[in-house]
Amino acid sequence: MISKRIKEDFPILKRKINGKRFIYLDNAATSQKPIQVINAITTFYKFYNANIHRGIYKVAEEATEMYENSKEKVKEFINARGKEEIIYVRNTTEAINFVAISFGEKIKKDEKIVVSKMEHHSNLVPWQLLAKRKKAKLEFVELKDFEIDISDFEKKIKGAKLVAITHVSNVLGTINDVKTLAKIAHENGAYFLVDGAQSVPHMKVDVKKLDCDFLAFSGHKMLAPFGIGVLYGKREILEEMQPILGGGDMIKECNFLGCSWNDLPYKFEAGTQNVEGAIGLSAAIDYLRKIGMEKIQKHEEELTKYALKLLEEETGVETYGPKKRSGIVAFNIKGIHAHDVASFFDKEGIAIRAGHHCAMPLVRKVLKRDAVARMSFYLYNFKEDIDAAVEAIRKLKKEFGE
Ligand code: 7TS
Repeated sequence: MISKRIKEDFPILKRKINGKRFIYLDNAATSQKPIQVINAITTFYKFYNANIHRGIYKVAEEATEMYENSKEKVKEFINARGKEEIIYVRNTTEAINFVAISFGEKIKKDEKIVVSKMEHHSNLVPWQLLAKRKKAKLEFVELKDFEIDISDFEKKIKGAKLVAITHVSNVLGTINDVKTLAKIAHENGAYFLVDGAQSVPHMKVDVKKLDCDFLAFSGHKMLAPFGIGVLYGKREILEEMQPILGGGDMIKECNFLGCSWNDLPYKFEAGTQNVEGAIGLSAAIDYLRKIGMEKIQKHEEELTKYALKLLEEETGVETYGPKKRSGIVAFNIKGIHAHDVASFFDKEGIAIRAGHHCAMPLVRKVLKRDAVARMSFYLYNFKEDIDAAVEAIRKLKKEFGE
């Protein structure tokens, strides 16, 4: 297990909410930030602030080096072949939209795009837009016991051009075997995109091992600031894609009537970049690596097992998701709306989320629920947080007269 001492690194966890210790269990929405990340950002602004890739003075060179080092760290973190495969964007949503718009140019009328029935809207709406634009078809892989139904995937993959599937579901916590899915997709001539928003922050993700064509993830869910995210793409695929934003830094030569594109990844990074975000992300990766992704995953696995065991013992509580899963536990209490559950938790100083979790088709059509409450864990959560959550459930049930 991870030492409780790490809580000291997260200033927000020292807060009191309604007179109670603040317990943060909404990590699937965004993570808290350690002092090391906060300090890296303030140090940058205090001593290194300059625009990158253009100044020939010392501070600008240092800022450029910090930005480039950050890319190198991301490259190592996900085991990409080179920095040119790492494109900075704002978040997972932007990364997927970029693929849908730029790579989407390859998709022709009546061609097939395949997603699953457990996707976040970020990995659904961009494909709906693309299908509409190109008059292509969008198909959905069925779920079986909260997991991707592989035999249905094998059917739906026939004739598909592109598959986009989440690595970890933000509602069910299901860890999809994206390595096998990518292999099947490739055998059938389809490209494969992994939505890594809920996996990259919580486990070792190796793009070479997965052999995915694209991987999208957000910095803010992995201890880094808002506004920095990553699109990984295989070099040979990115080379063939066209930029969707034109402007400074993305050209090699520019004439009045046309331009040649800069090398990867700069071809896709038009305009002044989120340097602060890149530096924060770099510090976040340092922090995560120091603890170790395997250790983080194991820690969350144990917390999840513990939470599921306690919830199983609670009458009137139902949970949604497979037994083996990531640190996400969606639940409902019989007769109490999920929003009332979340409001009551707040009174107890516990932050959870309730609703459709931007996966409305999954929650409404598959789980057939109006809303679900959700606890999601990270490296700074411990069993005492889950004990407090279960205690809140008991109190709430009593209030509702159970
Ligand atoms: N994909 C998955 C699987 C997600 O869980 C989320 C965000 C996104 C994509 C989008 O990430 P963004 O950084 O671009 O917004 N999920 C959640 C959530 O579960 N609660 O709030 C945001």
